[in-house]
Amino acid sequence: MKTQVAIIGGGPAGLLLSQLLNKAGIATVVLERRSRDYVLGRIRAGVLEWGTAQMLREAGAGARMDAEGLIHDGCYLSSGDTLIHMNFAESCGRQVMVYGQTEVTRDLYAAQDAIGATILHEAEDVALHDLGSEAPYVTFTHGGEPRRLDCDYVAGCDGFHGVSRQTIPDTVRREFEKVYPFGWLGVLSQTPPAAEELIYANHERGFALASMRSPTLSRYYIQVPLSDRPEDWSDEAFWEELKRRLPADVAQSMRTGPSIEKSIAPLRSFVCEPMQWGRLFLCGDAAHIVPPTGAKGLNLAASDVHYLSSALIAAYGPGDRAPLARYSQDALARVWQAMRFSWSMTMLLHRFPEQSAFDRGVQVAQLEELAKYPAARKLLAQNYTGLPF
Ligand code: FAS
Ligand code: PHB
Repeated sequence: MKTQVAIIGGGPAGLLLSQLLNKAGIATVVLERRSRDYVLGRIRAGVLEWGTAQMLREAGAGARMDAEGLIHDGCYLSSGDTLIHMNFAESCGRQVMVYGQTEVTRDLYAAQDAIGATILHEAEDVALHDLGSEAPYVTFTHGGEPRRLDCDYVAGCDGFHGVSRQTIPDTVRREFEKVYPFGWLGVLSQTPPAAEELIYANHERGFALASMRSPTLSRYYIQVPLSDRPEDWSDEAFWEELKRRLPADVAQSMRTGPSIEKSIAPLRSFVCEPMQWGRLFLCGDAAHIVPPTGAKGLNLAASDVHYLSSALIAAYGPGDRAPLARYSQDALARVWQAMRFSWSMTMLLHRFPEQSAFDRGVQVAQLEELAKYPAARKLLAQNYTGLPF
């Protein structure tokens, strides 16, 4: 097999990159380890920056998002029973789109099918070769048969546990990491959302988040110890703890119901530098991980795809290879901004096991600063809705 760009991974990063490149006349092949149903079974992100929503529209995968997604002008932070409204539209003139990653992935698969893009599912044993040459290639197993894919470039969109990042030599790769001493227990329920916008709750018992997927489908999270397992939490225990952490009037009026999904995700901040090596370019979780407190994971994947797709189009079109040469530098500048924001939201809103009275005092002071000063709310709004590319 031969193509122009081999894309490892058929999650949001790989599919969006494939869609944008094919629409620009650049041939791709996506190699995805799992089945399509498995990929579509994942429940993950829920908030799209406006720039991400725009990219999906440009990719021809935004129609259902515009029909079914929820446009939000803001969100709430809460401290005990106090609600602090972050009005994005007022602070920085921007909004966000609430639309689940599962649906984004479904729409991208449909758009890829519509243009006849090549996606090989259940591609196993993917290995990257000759990345330092002008003729790299990928080997893999498909349907039990050994296969080879010759290409010009390789996009590593295979997530945190993929093979691409590890292909960059240890002597070249620099990794930056911070692991948080807790996880998020997430529940999906067929119930109306607790409020009209998201509520990020700081409480002495721990963090909670009231989110949503639609007017009838809600997504909730509570901070739990890393030692907890989903089966340790009955639905009743989950609802009781969530209500303790949300403002009393919200807790009293919210509807509960059976969980249709329950899972625990660990929290970490992670960056790999550089994000390119020879003809390999990393995108999304393959290169970085953020704690979901800033709703940046999926949006950073789209950010990388913005830079890489533009650079590849410049290289194949007018023959301008400069953007490709500085891809890692350009993408990382925005990655670190989102990394800082996600870290700061995590430090502000969670109860740390070793938290001192001083640490707690700083959290309370920062929440008061957000309640009092429009400039503080503007900075949060600019980061949350997405900094310029
Ligand atoms: P993905 O991990 O989505 O996709 C990578 C793909 O590569 C996968 O389909 C995988 O099967 C495939 N792959 C891996 N190894 C391979 C190999 N060797 N060969 C071929 N294919 C291979 N972000 C938020 O903003 N909010 C959230 O609430 C949130 N919750 C999350 C919960 C969990 C449990 C996880 C893991 C992540 C969460 N995220 C959240 C972050 C998440 O949304 C990611 O940022 C997003 O999926 C990134 O997309 P990709 O970079 O495409 O990586
Ligand atoms: C979600 O709805 O899953 C969600 C929303 C915002 C976040 C994290 C997760 O910051």
